[in-house]
Amino acid sequence: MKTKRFLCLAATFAAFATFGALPAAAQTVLRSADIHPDGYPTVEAVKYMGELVKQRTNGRLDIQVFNNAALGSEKDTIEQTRFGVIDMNRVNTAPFNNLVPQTQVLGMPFLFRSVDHMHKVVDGPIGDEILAAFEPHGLVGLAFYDSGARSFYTTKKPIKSLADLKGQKIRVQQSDLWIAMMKAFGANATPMPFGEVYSSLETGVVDGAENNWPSYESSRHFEVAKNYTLTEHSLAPEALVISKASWDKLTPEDQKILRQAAKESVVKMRELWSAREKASEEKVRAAGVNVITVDKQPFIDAMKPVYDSFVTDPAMKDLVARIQAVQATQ
Ligand code: GTR
Repeated sequence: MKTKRFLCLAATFAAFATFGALPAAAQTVLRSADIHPDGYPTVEAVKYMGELVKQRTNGRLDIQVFNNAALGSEKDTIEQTRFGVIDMNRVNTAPFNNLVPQTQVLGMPFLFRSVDHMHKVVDGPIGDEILAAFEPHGLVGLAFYDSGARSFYTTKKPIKSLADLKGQKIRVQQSDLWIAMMKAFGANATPMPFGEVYSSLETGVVDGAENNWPSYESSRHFEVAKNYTLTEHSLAPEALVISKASWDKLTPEDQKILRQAAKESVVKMRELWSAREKASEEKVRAAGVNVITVDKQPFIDAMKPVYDSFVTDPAMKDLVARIQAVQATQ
């Protein structure tokens, strides 16, 4: 099994590697994965980063985005990025949770008081510390992108209170933290890749899922799950990483250019994100989605067991405390 997997990776690597095979002065194209369609803010932000990098290296370095899950599901592309088969990857922090435990803190339910609070955390030393935590796992963290607030949506029974989640089969991202969260909400957690969610909602494999406005809209999940409840239970951001193998092949100068361009793409991403959030919300409301507001307190209270089992070691306790202490204007 292991050999087969290795051979498969090696074959993919051979098919994809332009790196190292070309003379030093030739163009290096970094292949970057994303599951989202063209026009989605994460995709456009990485394309923008590519333009900056290309300009600043006189075309020596470029980024090509393979979006629409062309390179596979997030969990699979993470593995391939670790092996250097894929150079870069834009993935939500959730699928990294089991591999890089420090990323869990960013998804902790109701931890961020506002988007501004989340920005202050990821833009500051805590953000840098979590980006650095990718490195022992074959990845170099470049940036965190916005992902808005995640809320529940269901096909049949609308969620009007915490009790309505009881027994509903809810799709979650492939992360132990997220599975625990769903259980604590009273739901039956069904982990699966994003690309399988539409048909699972349609055929009743799951009763619902949860996501932000843009993903709920772009995936067209709103067509099959028409009840959207504003629980806003997590602000888990997106992560942009580069394979350590690809990174180590770059000159220190190009590494610097890449890091700087990643930082600048965050600014661009935030503009694109707030515009897209509004546009997506308008689109799904216009399509007749039943948008429900709830008293969040019972949902917040239900998360105590998640904190009790995931914030146990001193490092995680300290991280949570430091995040809570970060001041924000909103
Ligand atoms: C989106 C996120 C994706 C993926 C997806 C999911 O909001 O941008 O990276 O995590 O959610 O739920 O799988």
